Amino acid sequence: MFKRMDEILIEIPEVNKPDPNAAAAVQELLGGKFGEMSTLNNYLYQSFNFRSKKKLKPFYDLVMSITAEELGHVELVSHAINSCLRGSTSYKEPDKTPLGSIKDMRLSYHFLAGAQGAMPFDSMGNPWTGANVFNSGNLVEDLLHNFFLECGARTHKMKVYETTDHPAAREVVGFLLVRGGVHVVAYAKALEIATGVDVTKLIPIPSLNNKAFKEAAKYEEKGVHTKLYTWSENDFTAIDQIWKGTHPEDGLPLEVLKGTPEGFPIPEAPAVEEEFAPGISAEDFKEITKRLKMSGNIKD
Ligand code: MN3
Repeated sequence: MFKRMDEILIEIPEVNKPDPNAAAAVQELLGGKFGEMSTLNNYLYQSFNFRSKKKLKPFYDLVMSITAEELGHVELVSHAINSCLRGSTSYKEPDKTPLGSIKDMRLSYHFLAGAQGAMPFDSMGNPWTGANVFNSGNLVEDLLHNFFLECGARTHKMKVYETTDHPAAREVVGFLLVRGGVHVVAYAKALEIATGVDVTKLIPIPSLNNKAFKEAAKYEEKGVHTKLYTWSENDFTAIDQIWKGTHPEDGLPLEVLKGTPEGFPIPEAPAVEEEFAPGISAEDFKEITKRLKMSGNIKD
């Protein structure tokens, strides 16, 4: 089961820089074939269907714990998209075409299907599909797939980073490059333990180091690339049988931390009246408050 907190993994800079086309590019990292929804669901279903988990506990714990982190990545990249979309339009009366500017945007779903929020689609508006999940049930094959998936995800992040300099997108993509890099190393080490082959010699794929990306380098300076979390108070501690030794790129010691990292407040999303969202007027709000008070949920 899962526990949820009203927090996200990093602080997203609050900038007033609407860039709907940047939001469209970042969608690839959410609902694309190599996006966070794919990493999440691959590990989610591999964890549900894992066989001989008692015998293979370190591998099971690895897939279980990384699944939880991926859910946090889905959340984080969604907020990056929302941040790029924020302020794309402004309120005018319907006859004054308040959404007129979105006609030429790459993704109209953000505006026509939703109210300027992230959607489980790729950068071209194709919905994410369960066909992106690979789960053969063969441990080595699944780990090999996960290693490939994380390398592919890394390439996509590098390209999206090169596509936009929007501060919110850069911040999130830089952080996810580092955390995705951790998962690349984790699956490489798991494969080494399962097969005896030193897969870490292939790293990094592509060969460019994360430190070449300013917004990723600052997280590596803090050692974010050396830490793997259990994402649980008491479970999944056997990941320390895989996440040990040193980082293959810079030789820093690897560390397993129990629980979750420190979280940050989720940004507030203002009303977008021209999109009828949330569609609650000042009058409505007063009425709602009155009803809540009457039912005893709010006290003066
Ligand atoms: Mn991820």
